[in-house]
Amino acid sequence: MTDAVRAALRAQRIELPSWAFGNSGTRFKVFAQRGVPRTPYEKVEDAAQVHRYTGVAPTVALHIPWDKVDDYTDLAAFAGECGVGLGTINANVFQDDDYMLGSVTSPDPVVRRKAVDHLLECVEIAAGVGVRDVKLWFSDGTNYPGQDSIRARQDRLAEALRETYEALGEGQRLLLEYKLFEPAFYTTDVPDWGTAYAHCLRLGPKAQVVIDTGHHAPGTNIEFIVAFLLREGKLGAFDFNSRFYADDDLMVGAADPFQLFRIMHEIVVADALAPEAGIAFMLDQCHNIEPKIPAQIRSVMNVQEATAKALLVDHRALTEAQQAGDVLGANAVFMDAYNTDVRPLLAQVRQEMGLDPDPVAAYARSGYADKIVADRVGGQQAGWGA
Ligand code: LRH
Ligand code: MN
Ligand code: MN
Repeated sequence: MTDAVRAALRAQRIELPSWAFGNSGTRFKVFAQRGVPRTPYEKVEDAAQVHRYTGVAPTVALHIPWDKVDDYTDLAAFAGECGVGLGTINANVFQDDDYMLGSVTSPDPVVRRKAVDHLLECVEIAAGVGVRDVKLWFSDGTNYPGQDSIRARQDRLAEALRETYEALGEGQRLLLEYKLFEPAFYTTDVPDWGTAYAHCLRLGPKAQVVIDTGHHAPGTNIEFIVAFLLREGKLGAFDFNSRFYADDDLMVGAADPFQLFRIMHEIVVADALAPEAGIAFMLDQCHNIEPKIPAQIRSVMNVQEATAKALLVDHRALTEAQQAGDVLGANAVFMDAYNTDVRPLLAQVRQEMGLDPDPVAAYARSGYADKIVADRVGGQQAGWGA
């Protein structure tokens, strides 16, 4: 059994967000860190470090226009030289003055056109570098009752999604992400998985839902959503992170490692862990007060630990207990796996992959952190909006 578990762990893939390597903060303060990337190329270099020490994070998601470059083929080639590849293209229709009343759901047709054109540009960028997924998240919504028609906004959303969907090439996917609230506080146009699911269902098989683990009300049973969407063939991807209050974008597995285990258990029972199953496991995080590269390494390790525990669940014993109505027995089987210390197993997996068993220590010893501080002098550091 552990042979299969170790093979599954070696084959696991986790995508990194380019924006995790830039400066970030809250609306109160951004604490700039020394050595932070100034260009998408430098973000890719940093992401490659995470892959170098973990071996399971070979792609970097881009956010457009934060990562706008003249030539994406050149960036992809550079990524290849660094040992990684480009991943999901994330659209950004939330940081332009024109979007004050919404982007694709704005009451102004000129603004809607501008927003859809950006989504089409993202599809084109992805196609140009052979990337499968384009991820859409809309900050659209309203702040006050009566501000706009809830129904009309759904119509505008459906129209924009349809046009984007039609532009997808062979093998491409549209990933629709929902979020409960923020920055809109009264209505959000895609607030929950049900809304995202309904739109994706109408669009067709290339449209799938993204679950950002930070985008729910407190107490939401996320693993139920995972199980449901998997069953319907409509789960496309995760944006992993932890939230203590509301979309804090902190390190995945930091707030509630048990929840992450429960989510990964649903993935394992649906046989959806392997990359061929088509679920993109991405991080969507920012590191405001901690060093960014080690924080990404730690996050990848947290996902690996939750996955290893999920792979260790004794499914035969669990099913037997479930079918016998043995409530305590079933729960005990589940908790046995969760309570297993999988760190030695993962250390072994890394050694089998020719890696250092302790990625955080190996990165610390490498001297890369000092090197980027010395090298990256001058220029404008990347950050949200840069
Ligand atoms: C929105 C979100 C979405 C964005 C990212 C930067 O809260 O989760 O995925 O693209 O943050
Ligand atoms: Mn997200
Ligand atoms: Mn978010």
